[in-house]
This record gives sequence, C-alpha cells and structure tokens, in this order.
Amino acid sequence: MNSRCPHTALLLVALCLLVARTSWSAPSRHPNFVIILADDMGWNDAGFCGNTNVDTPHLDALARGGAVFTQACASAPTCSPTRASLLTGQYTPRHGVYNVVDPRHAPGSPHHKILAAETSADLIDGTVTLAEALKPAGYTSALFGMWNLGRGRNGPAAPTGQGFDLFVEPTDLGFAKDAYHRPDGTYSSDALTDAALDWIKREKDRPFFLYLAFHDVHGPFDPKPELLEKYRHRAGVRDTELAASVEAMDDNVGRLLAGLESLGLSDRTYVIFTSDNGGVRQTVAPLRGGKGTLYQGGLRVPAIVSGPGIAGGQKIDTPILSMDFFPTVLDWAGVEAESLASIDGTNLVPLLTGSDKTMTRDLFWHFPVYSGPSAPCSAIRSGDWKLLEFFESGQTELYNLSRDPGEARNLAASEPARAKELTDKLHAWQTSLAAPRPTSPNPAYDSAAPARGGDHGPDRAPSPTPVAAPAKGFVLTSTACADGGNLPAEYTGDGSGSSPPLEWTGAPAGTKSFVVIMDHQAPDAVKSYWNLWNIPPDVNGIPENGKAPGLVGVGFRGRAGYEPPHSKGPGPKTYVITVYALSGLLEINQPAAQVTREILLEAMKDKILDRAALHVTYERPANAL
Ligand SMILES: [Ca+2]
Repeated sequence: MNSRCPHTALLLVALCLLVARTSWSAPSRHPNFVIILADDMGWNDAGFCGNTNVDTPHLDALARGGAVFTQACASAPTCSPTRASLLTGQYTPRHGVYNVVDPRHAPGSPHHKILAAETSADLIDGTVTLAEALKPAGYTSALFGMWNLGRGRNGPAAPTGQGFDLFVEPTDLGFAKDAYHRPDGTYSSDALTDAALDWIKREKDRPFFLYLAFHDVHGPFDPKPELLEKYRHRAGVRDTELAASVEAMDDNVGRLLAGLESLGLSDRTYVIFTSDNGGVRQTVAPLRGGKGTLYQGGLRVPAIVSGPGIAGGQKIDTPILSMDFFPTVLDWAGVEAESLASIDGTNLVPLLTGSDKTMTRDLFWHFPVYSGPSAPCSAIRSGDWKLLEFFESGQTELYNLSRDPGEARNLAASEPARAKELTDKLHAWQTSLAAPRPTSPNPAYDSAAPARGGDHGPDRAPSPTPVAAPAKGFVLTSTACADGGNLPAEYTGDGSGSSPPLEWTGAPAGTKSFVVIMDHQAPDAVKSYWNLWNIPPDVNGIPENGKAPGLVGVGFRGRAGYEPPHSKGPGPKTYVITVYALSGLLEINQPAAQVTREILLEAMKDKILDRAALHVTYERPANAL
C-alpha cells in the first residue's frame, strides 16, 4: 500500500492524543456546526454569487450575515473526492478517493489512452473524519443526505462507522434512489430538512454537528412544478430546471436557519454552505471547463461561512479549498487539530476574524482519473498563476487567473521559467504525498471507442428557451388530451406503444422534420425512443435506428412514451412537450439508446425554424403500477 494509507495505529494514537488534549481544554459550551453541501452547484448559481435570474433570498441573507469566499474551490472536480476531503481535511492523494467509483471509468477502459489510477471506493479504515474528531469534545453528529464514500449501513465504510451517530438518506425517507420526489409528492430536500430539524430539536441541549448534504442541484432534475413554471416565464434564465432546483434548496436553507433561530441556537451555531464541485460546463461561463475538469469551472464553488464572531458582509478573495473547513471547525470546537498530523487543510479562523488577512499558500488538485470530458490531470495554483499537468500528453498549461479567468490563453510556452517553477512545485507536492502519476499506455486503448459520461453524463445543455406562446401560428395539440392538456385518466400503460398522439398545425414553410422533446426533466439518464406520430405527408423520412430523419421523441430513464413523468407514483405531474420544426434532417450517428437531449439539441441547433409547446398535466390513477 502506498503512503496515502496512513497506518491505522498511528491514527489511533493521534486520536487518543486528541482526546487527551481536548478533555481538559474544551470550553464548557461548545458551538454547534452545520455544514450544508449542495451537489453540483456552480460558482454563480445563487444570488449572492452574482446571479440575478434566480431567487435565493435565504442564501443571500446568510451571505450578508457572514463571510463569502469569492475564490472558494472544491478540493476535487467531482463528488466523492471532495466529500472525502471535506470530512478529513486532506488532499486527495492522502485519502485515495479520486473519483466516484463508476464502472464506466474503470482503469483500462477502451477509451482511456493511459492506465488511470485506482480510486478508493470509501474512506480507509482508521481515517479520522470531522465527526470522529469532534466526538471527544462531546459532539453528536448526523448526516442527512448524500454520503457517497462507501456503501452499506454498517462497518467502516458507512457514516456510522466514521463517527456519525445518525445517517439518514433519502431512501430512508421513502424516496427511490436519486429521486427528487416521493410518491406522495414530497420533495427530497424538504424531507431531509424536516428530518434534520427534528434531530436538532432532539439534540439541541448538547453540541452537535449537522452535515446536510442535499441531492440538489444535481441533474437529472425533477423540479417542483410551481418553481419550474415560474422560471419558464422568466427572461434570462440559463437553465430553468437548475434555477428551480436552486430555489428549492434555498427554501430549505431558510427553513433550517429559521429552525435554529426559533430554538435559540443561532448565536452559537456556525453555518457553512458550499458545493461539492463546480457546475456543469454549460452553466459556468465565463469560466472554462465544468464538473469533472480541473479548469476553474469545475472547481469554483459558492462558499459562505457564518457564525459567532464572524462579521457580516465580508467578501474574502483568498482562495480556499473544501478541506480547509476541517481544521476551521476543530478550532471553533476547541479541538487541537495539530494532534492529527495528516491534515492538509488550513484553519480559516484568522481570515474570518480579520486577525490575519495575509494567508498565502499554494493550492493543489490531483485527479489522476478519467471522468466525463476530463482525462487524468493535476494542478497547482500559486497566487494568480495556475498550472495544469495532463498525464496523457505530459503537456502543461499555464494561466494567469487574474488577467484570464476563463483560462483561454495558455502561457506555458511564453513563460517557460514560471511554467517550470510551478511544474517543479507540483511534482514535489505529488512526490511528498506519493500521488500516483498515471503515464503507462493502456493496452486496451481503442481510439474508436466512444468516451463515456461520468455521473455528470454528457454535459447538459441549458433548457430550451421558454416558449410563451406558439409563434408564427405553429400550434401543438394532443387529441388524446381531454380538458386542455390532461392526459386521459385511464392511461396506465408503461408507455410502450400507447402514447397519445400529438398533432400540430401551421408548421412554417420549409419544415423538413420535427423533433419532440419532453423537457420536464432528466437529460442525463434518458434513453431515446423512436416513434411515429402524425407526421405531415410533406415531411421526409422514416426514423431508423441511429439516424433521426422525421420525428424524434425522447423518453426518460429508459422508458418510452409519456409514462415516466408519472412513474414515481400517484399525484398530478405537469410537464411540457416541445415540438421543434426543423429545416433539415438530423444525422445522429449513435445508437438510439445513447441519444440524449443534449445530443439532440446540439444536432438541431442551426436548424430550428419554430417551436411550440404543450403543457400537460397528468394525474396518475391511484391503482396504477
Ligand atoms: Ca457533485
């Protein structure tokens, strides 16, 4: 085993020292800690980050009352490694969780040019998490939401094996895995917050650490219909589903803060809000990259810290990483982090209190794996300069983030001395942590093998621009929809072959094909299906597998037809069917099952003549499957 796996015995000694030091030095009244972790929330997805098209009044208020880190970065560009760093205070090579374990990206996959590093699926037994480090000071800890650092309910890979006294995930609350809605219509972030508030009420008389890790705002989305409707009619919204999901989470931040206030806990509770990685590529402009890459778009995240002794209205431009919250929380708790020798994070308290605003250090990222659009790489930020090393090619890229925040001008060739200096520092850091440097060619590499999406899938395209009313007389109806768009109540099929027909009139001159997209949710996991509805006789082509002349429909979660929006149980569902009239035929050289909405939108973007939308409300019969 390499040195990323510290000896369990050493850690146990460290933990015992920590117990010994804190048992007599801890103050009589410890503050509480709340870490709220959003999923996939990008650097400007909330109002306090400068987004003027989404309503986040509660996060904005939290930001006004505390400190905003304007240059906060995730410790990694994907989910699991950042969560591991947040909970251990360590850089990724130390805990070995480099990526979400995903069979699509196993080292040696045919689309990998080099053999990627192996990633740990969970925290190594003996790792001291924040929950464990707080325990000797009398804290109780609970995680509500996503763990993603090992499976199972017991043992060292489970939260309860890593110091949390309680672990509640959405499936415990009646949600299907990754579902945003429960069959009774309850939204996941609402249910998690309710459960967290119940727990706080029970534990309020002792110091607590609440880790609230929402599924919001990770795609595929299934927003609350009323929020989706709101953003559909708002100009300037880049992605209506994302905006609706951000606001749903913001509501719950507000409910949690109100709960703390009503219990009289606000003045002794620190609240940290951040995200596990940057947003997906289409939502992070003008930053480059996106989730899964070490460009700024994949790393930059919102970050607020609020609590006793932290002056409100602060904007702190010093770059920080997710792992820094670990020693910061321990400082507030009176726990001496120095006894844990393997902490890489930096205590932010001097920055937050203003006692030392000069904190300078080099920051590092190590992502020696494939994920979605990204190949194995490593990076260093030193002041305004950032250097990325790509292991496939051995090439480096150098950017000045102050002058070039979008990382568009690679200065590695024009600034060779600086590039060498940073490369040397990066290599020295990699060596100091025995970080794997994947450079061996992959014998199974096949240049024709298609790249595969990560858990972020193919990057999402923004939702289509809202269609307020049919333009140019293009009208979309469904004869099977009674009562102004409601699907028939007796419709209970699985969608295969029983989709009610759509009809349209007034398609613009020159229309050669139509594309039908049900854009209520779920671009990432969709599986397309091909169907013939009432294609006007002057439209050429018949759908074939792998090509899409004529008409294309997109279903959800591997199902066909209209069924999926109601597949989560009884209760009304609303969604929108959009039909695009195109000036040409689509050529999509992918198997039908791999064609997602993003691929469709990209293929049709220069061909759209007009579009019309049909708002559909469907109430699933209570006895439906
Ligand atoms: Ca994530």
